[in-house]
Amino acid sequence: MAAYVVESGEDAFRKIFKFYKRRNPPPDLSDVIDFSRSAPGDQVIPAILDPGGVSDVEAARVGLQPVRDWRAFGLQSYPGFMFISNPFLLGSKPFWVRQCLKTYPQKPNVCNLDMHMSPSDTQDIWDKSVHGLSCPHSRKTQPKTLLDSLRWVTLGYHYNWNTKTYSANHYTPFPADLHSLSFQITSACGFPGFNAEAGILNYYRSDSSLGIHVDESELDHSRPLLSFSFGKSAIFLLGGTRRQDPPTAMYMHSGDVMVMSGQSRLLYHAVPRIVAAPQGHPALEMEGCSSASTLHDCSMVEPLSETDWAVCSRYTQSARVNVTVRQVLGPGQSFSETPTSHQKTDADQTEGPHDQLADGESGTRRSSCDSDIVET
Ligand SMILES: O=C(O)CCC(=O)C(=O)O
Repeated sequence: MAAYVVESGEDAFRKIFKFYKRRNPPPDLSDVIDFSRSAPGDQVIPAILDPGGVSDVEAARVGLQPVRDWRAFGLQSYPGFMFISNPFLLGSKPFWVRQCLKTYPQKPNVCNLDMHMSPSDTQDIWDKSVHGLSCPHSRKTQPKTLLDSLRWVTLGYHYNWNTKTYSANHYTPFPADLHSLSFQITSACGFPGFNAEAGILNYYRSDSSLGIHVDESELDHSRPLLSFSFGKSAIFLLGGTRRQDPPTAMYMHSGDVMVMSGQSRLLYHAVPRIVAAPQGHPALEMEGCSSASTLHDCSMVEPLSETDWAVCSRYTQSARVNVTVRQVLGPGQSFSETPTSHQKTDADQTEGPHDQLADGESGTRRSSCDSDIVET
């Protein structure tokens, strides 16, 4: 049993966030739901998928198992929330990790390093980092690579961290492969026609956390929000519509996919802690670069070169990458219709993000252009 008592009316989310973020003594994690091990029960319920919405060939093309084999769950009291426990085919995760580390940080996409470095310096983050990351010896004594300093990348409609808005004039094409992956998953979850228009990649180190927030800057909230995780595991907190609502804690392991839709689309959530992948979870290195793969010839998921695979495997042993994919506009909608949009964060509370940061206990959503993720 986790040791915290929440009084009615207090900011229960913050209290539980601090509990899971605490370093000393480390928190009791026995109440954290682990969908990779759980069977439907009181809290965890089976999720209804539409296996007819995605053929096996379409699923395999983006590196997914047939939908009938997915282990998909919902949570009692969270209508619209779905958790799919690693639906990826063996051998396809390394491809998606490589896209997150090598391809998506490339121009014209935007990353945190662009805020204080010139475009030529942030042009080839992967190429400039690969030597340092693939060197098996003494990583601690080597200077940090650009990839080590990467904290976020935005895709499609580039999220503006300061105004907390998207805009028509800051858009670059959304990656076609991630669009397809998102389309197939949302189709299987009962949302045909999902149009991935914006993405945020968060790069977490072992001591990073992501503050309490609601993603509400998208103009159409009837479309789901998708989240993919790779690398180390995380504790994810899903709360209610108010900060007084105590959140539910769950693990997100490598390959897990989360869908927030309907009444769960606009709930407070946060990541207080990154944790080691549990025993028995195949690490990326076990998936190999091509030999262990079950990839089909028609797949857009290509095998990795030895070097790419070595770098991805090494990176994900000590870090986590999360990708959230959003449809910003509803059918026929345009930006001019809604003048202001806004993301609810810790900064919206009476207690500002800097007060919380000062005690080193709570993270804050990105309020500056540098990083959303807080490292302790
Ligand atoms: O890293 C995660 O699992 C959550 C990411 C998130 O909440 C966001 O980018 O809005």
